[in-house]
Amino acid sequence: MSKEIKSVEYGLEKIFEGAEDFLPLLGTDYIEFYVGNAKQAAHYYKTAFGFQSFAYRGLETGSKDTVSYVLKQDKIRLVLTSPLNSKSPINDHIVKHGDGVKVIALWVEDARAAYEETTKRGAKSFMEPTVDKDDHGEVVRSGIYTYGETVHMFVERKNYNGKFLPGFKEWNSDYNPAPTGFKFVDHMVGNVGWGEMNTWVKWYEDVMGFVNFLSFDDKQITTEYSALMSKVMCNGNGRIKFPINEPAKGVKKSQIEEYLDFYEGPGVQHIAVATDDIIKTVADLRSRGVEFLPPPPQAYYDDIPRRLGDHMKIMKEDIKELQKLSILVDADEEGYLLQIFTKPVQDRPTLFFEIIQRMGAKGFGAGNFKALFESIEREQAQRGTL
Ligand code: TYF
Ligand code: FE
Repeated sequence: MSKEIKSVEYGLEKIFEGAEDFLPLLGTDYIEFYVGNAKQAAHYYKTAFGFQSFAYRGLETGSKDTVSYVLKQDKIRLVLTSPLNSKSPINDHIVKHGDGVKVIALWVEDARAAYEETTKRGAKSFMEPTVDKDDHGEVVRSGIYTYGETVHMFVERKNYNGKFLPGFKEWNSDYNPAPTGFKFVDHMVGNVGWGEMNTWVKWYEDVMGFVNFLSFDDKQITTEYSALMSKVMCNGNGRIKFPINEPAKGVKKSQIEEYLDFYEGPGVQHIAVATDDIIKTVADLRSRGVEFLPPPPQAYYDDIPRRLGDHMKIMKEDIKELQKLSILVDADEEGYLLQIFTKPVQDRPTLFFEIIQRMGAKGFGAGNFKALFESIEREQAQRGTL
């Protein structure tokens, strides 16, 4: 009874036809994780994923309560933060959620205006506009809550030429594993509770001025597989894409429900990073010990020429090569894409990474959902959570 998943609605016109963008976003500024042991997490992201040492704040720089390691790979900056004593509220976050994404920081021209425009449209405040200064100038930041305890920070750095943020020192390490080809954040996905997807779709529309760019309903993601619904929200210039998932009732326990149980609420489910050579990136990641979801069956690879149709003519990659690394392929009207998903990167089955290479395609791999969700279900079965 497997149903072909293909129809997707493109809403791009809406993005460009629009009135003025009240929240111009220049890009993703950084992603901050709250973790139990930032020192070890930093080592993992350097060794396994090829991030580079970039900046540091901790006891040595006069930060008594928290420590943060900043890592960089091309345009992506990760901040790994841990509490240094029991007083820090970061402890409560870690006790409840485990390691996870706390902040999705967005780069803006004007952090005061971003705060004003979003809070007047109903955003709940996390941090009022705050100015931090050092010898390199000043950074203005403000923050609002999105789903769960997750936060969007607005970062204005036009009057700053330091490395990262005031309070951080440059971090030069003798241990510098090579990068793995990560370029930028393609999208970041949030999981929200039953019946809450449309609330958050409306929140991104009303509060952030985003548009609903693509939708996948539970008929496309059929009840045979982990049932879920997903809507992709996108900002005015198309640089920021935030799909929102909610669990749907299916025969089996939805992977989204499993996430919500273990994260104890809504939060960031996956971070998709773009590469322009996924074969090289994935081979490298595998050799460094990164674990990916189990491979789809032989029939998946046998079916690629039929699924890709005309796109086969432009496809540069060898299907055998893709199969060796368990990379998935999908196509839409505009081109094809290659993608693969890691296993969760902590013991709770919560956050994972996606590696994606877009060859013209603007979708999210809907044609791979069946194979992907079956791989996830095999993992869920081993965890006894299906
Ligand atoms: O971001 C996406 O929509 C794709 C597919 O639990 C996907 O990466 C959707 C839901 C999910 C895992 C991946
Ligand atoms: Fe994704």
